[in-house]
Amino acid sequence: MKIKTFQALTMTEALRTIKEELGADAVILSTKSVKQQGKMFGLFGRAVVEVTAAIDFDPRQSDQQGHTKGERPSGGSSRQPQFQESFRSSMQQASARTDRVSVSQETLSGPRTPTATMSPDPLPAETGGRPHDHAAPEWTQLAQEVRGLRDLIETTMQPRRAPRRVSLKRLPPAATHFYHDLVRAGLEGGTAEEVLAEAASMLQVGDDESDVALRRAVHRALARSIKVSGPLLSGNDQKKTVIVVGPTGVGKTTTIAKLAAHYTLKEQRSVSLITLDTYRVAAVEQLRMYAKVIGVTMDVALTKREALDFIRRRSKSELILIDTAGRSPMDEAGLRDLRDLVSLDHPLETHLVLSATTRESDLVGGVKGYAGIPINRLLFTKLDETRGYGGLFGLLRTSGLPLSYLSTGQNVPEDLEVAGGERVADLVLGSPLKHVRRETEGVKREA
Ligand SMILES: Nc1nc2c(ncn2[C@@H]2O[C@H](COP(=O)(O)OP(=O)(O)OP(=O)(O)O)[C@@H](O)[C@H]2O)c(=O)[nH]1
Ligand SMILES: [Mg+2]
Repeated sequence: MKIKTFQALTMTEALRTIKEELGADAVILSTKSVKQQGKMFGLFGRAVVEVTAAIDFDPRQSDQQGHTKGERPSGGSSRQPQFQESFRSSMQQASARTDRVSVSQETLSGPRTPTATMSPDPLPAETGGRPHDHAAPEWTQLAQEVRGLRDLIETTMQPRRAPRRVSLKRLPPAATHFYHDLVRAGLEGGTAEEVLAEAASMLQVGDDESDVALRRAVHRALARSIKVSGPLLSGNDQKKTVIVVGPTGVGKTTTIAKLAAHYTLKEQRSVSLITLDTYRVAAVEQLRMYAKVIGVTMDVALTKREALDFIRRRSKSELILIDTAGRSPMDEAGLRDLRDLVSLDHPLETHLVLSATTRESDLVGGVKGYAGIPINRLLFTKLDETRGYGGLFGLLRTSGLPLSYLSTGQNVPEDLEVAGGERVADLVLGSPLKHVRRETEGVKREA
């Protein structure tokens, strides 16, 4: 065995030197960035990469491989077989640990605290000493090195014990197919790994590792990793003013109609509608038609001041729902207008409505685009138009915003449900949408 620390300006350069000196089988034990001593009292030292590498060489081949060129005594074929066996088993143990935590050049490139130092020439010259003679100097030295290597690997592993991303190798083998299921559902690889690691952490030693038990754990991890807000109104005396914003055509007005119908017809709450969407005549008429059918008031506000006047005028209503014109998250001017319009001097709960059919990167862009508007909830529509819910899940997880409702079709008011973590987990794991329990079920469709 040989352990050596190399310094180079770049990782590529360091790896090239390691390969030249120790051969392609060398294992990287640690990497870190250090300041090289400058010539002037250590000043102006350059940042260099310091890599500690080890090689488990076979002395019978070392001369041909030249791995330890100039650093081993010649004629080094004297290692006792027992040494090698002992050494190999130590290495195997070490590499088994290494496997479990998925150590590689890549994964070791994060910050760590290596303790490696270059060992002195590890192989004694041929002595003829007996392998099990613990007094033999070569045995003592090698045994120390093996112990040292073990300690080194353990120390090196420590930062991996609290990784950001956990290797699938830590999961029960039966769980790895869930990784593929999650990725197929549209989760990014890293998110899928994190969810599976969370699922694995919920399993106790000795737990049943059947597919059913693992699926339950994955389901729980998925459900737990998103926030949900519950229905708009919970307590009987609760009052709220809710404004919906979002990109064009995602279903804002339809969702408002569903909510208005549900709270009016099923929950017998007093509801008022206000629209700030005077962008298209048809938009006003659309909401007016719903208001008429449901039997609620509907006001059209052209300005912020008018909106505030209407909110005050309808202050007896338990629920005031405000519709807005759709704005593309990339339409900066439109978003500025919207931001100004919705900055009302009145407590508002703002729901950003997004379509589940949108890919994750655009969803993230959508949330970023709306960043100037204080968003309190996410509401997803068009779940019936897709089978991939990974984007939706990924956004909920990364944004940390609570999910309010899921819209599952065009029918007013039936196709709307209060969002639940379990439901989202079902969807991600591929349960068919038809099993959706609709909050508004039982409300007679009037439109
Ligand atoms: N399949 C499906 N269609 C929906 C859903 N929600 C709304 N829609 C349909 O999407 C279309 C647009 O709905 P709107 O409610 O007008 O959308 P909007 O966001 O108000 O649109 P703008 O005001 O123009 O920005 C309509 O045809 C709706 O019926 C849903 O959950 N699933
Ligand atoms: Mg609309």
